[in-house]
Amino acid sequence: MGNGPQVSRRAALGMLAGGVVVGAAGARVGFGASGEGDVGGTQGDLNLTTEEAQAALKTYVPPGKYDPYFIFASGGHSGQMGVIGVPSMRLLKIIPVFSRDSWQGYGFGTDAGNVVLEAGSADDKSDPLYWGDTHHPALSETEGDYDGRWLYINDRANGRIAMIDLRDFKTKQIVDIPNIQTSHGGCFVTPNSEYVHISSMTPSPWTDSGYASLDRYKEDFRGASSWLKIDQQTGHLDMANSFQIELPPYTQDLADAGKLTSFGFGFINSYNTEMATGTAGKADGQTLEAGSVANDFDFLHIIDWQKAEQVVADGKTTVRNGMKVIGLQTAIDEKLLHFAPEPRNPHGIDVNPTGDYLCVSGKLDPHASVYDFTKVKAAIDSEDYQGTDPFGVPILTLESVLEAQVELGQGPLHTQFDDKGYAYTSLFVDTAVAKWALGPKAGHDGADAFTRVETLPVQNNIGHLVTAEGDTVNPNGQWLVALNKWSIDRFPPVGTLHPQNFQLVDLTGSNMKILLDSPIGWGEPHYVQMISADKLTNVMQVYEPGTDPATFATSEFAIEAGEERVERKGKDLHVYMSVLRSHYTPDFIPGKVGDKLHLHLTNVEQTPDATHGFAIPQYNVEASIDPGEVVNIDLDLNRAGSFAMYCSEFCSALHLEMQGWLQVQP
Ligand code: K7E
Ligand code: CUA
Repeated sequence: MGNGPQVSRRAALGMLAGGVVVGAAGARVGFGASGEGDVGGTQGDLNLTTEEAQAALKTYVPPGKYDPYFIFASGGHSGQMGVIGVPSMRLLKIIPVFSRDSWQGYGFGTDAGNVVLEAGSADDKSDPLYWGDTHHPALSETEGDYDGRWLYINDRANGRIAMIDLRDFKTKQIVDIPNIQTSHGGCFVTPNSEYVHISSMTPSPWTDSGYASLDRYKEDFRGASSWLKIDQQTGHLDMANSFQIELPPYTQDLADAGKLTSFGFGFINSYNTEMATGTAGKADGQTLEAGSVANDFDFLHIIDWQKAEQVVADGKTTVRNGMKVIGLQTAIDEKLLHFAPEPRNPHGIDVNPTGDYLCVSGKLDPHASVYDFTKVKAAIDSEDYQGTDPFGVPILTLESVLEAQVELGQGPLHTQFDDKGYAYTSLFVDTAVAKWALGPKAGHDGADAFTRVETLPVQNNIGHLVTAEGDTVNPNGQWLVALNKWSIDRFPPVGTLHPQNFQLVDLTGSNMKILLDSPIGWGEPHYVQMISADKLTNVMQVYEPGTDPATFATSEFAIEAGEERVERKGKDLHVYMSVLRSHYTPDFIPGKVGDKLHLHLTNVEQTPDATHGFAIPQYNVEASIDPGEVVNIDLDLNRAGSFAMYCSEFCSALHLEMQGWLQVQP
């Protein structure tokens, strides 16, 4: 139990009587005489301390009421995303992104998933990729604030990016980014959703074959910073108007967008500027781990994307694998790429809400290094360089741009911000959150500027953390969630693979306070973003009749009730089927071996939640057809048999009767 005093039911009554708790929306909730007995009784039965009872009330969202915040959580190598309510921490939804999901019929024979997944695999791959490693979600923004329209997330494993529309919470587009093989934390959206950025993590060979000897790492391997243009109508990635900047073969890691003061710039951390390649098969070779920590400093990449846009407009690009590329020498000549030294092997780079401070987490160094963007800009303008890297990229003079080093603790990784000029940095090794004050440009001058004010232990081994709207120009302050990698003894044992632990932290009191442990048992979240629920104003409950979710337009295959039909054109068998509680019309598909079945399913219902499924045994086909939706299934009928297709979603009292026959004659 907790560390506070255990209180009897009677004592609890006295302590809680007349007490007030700040509710989720900031309203004050009092305990009237009528409620006292119940609250006290429950508290006593559960053997809660008063502190625990108060924590429970702060996270409680009564039946039928909604959470004021949504978290969009990456799911790591599950390839999915989770949608979680705050403060209840209830899981609202899993969004399949890079991985198949049978509940939503994603990747199981339907155009809804298959087309997206297949388009998201580069042409030269023999098989579509059916998994990814989601790491860094990025919500669309308007004037630096989340606007609730679109969501992007990268695939750490395969260097891809996905776009999710927040009207229906479905993945609309996956793009396999040319010229990069992997990506890590380089995913962010610029303040007006001009671009979503994705950078390479491990560099890859820029050779024709895609292979290069590791002896030629410096010559042949390259990284890339990709600026993907966002179509302002659809949120889709407009690759024709996107560009890349060639980077040296360092490992480009976390990244963030400049905002307000630093608008127009992007920042990427790097490590392995030593260009270590591991043992490379040599008996006396050293591991990449050993080779990549030799230098005292790595390089913070500072990219002027507005200048880069101009360079692209001026045609100073080459095309590589269909992508416009600004060559490294051009980037140097045009002064759109600069480096600043940063203590070795850093992790996160996070820009504070005013855009003045660039906070770099040490990982191996117990400090956050804070760069002042105004000084960075002045150093760029005056060419205040301390040298160049081996590729000729100018390195800004450290003393000219570094504003402060704040001692935080062991293993600083990622930083988030509140509305009062404080920063919160995760400490992986110390397994804690450090709260620290930013400087004068964030309202802290005098003695408290750039000092740590509090450390909160978390359980255990925190990776990322998130504050409410903490990536925007207007953070909300109220909540913080610690995204812990290990849960060890926090939950009952459920086998050898343990859930991660999201811990909800209340930031409204004089001290940070953990309110709730929340097991994450469906993937390993890396980064998440937290958006105010009232920003999600465009969420649909049903589609307009006959909608193709890919475009939100009326599908050319949509039908109304009464228009159902079967059309045979040689071996092509087109079936236009309506779906309605509790039958398919037609409920019989007259196929023959060798036919190509084109099944067009329209859910003709308009009742919210009246979703139907469509499953064909033995054929690996499963669809979810939401009200108003059109789902297309293309299937080679290559095996004879009588297949009992059925509705896989319990939709009505006669759901089990919602069946039919796919007949495939020998
Ligand atoms: Cu630190 Cu992929 Cu953002 Cu994981 S990364 S924790
Ligand atoms: Cu339709 Cu079950």
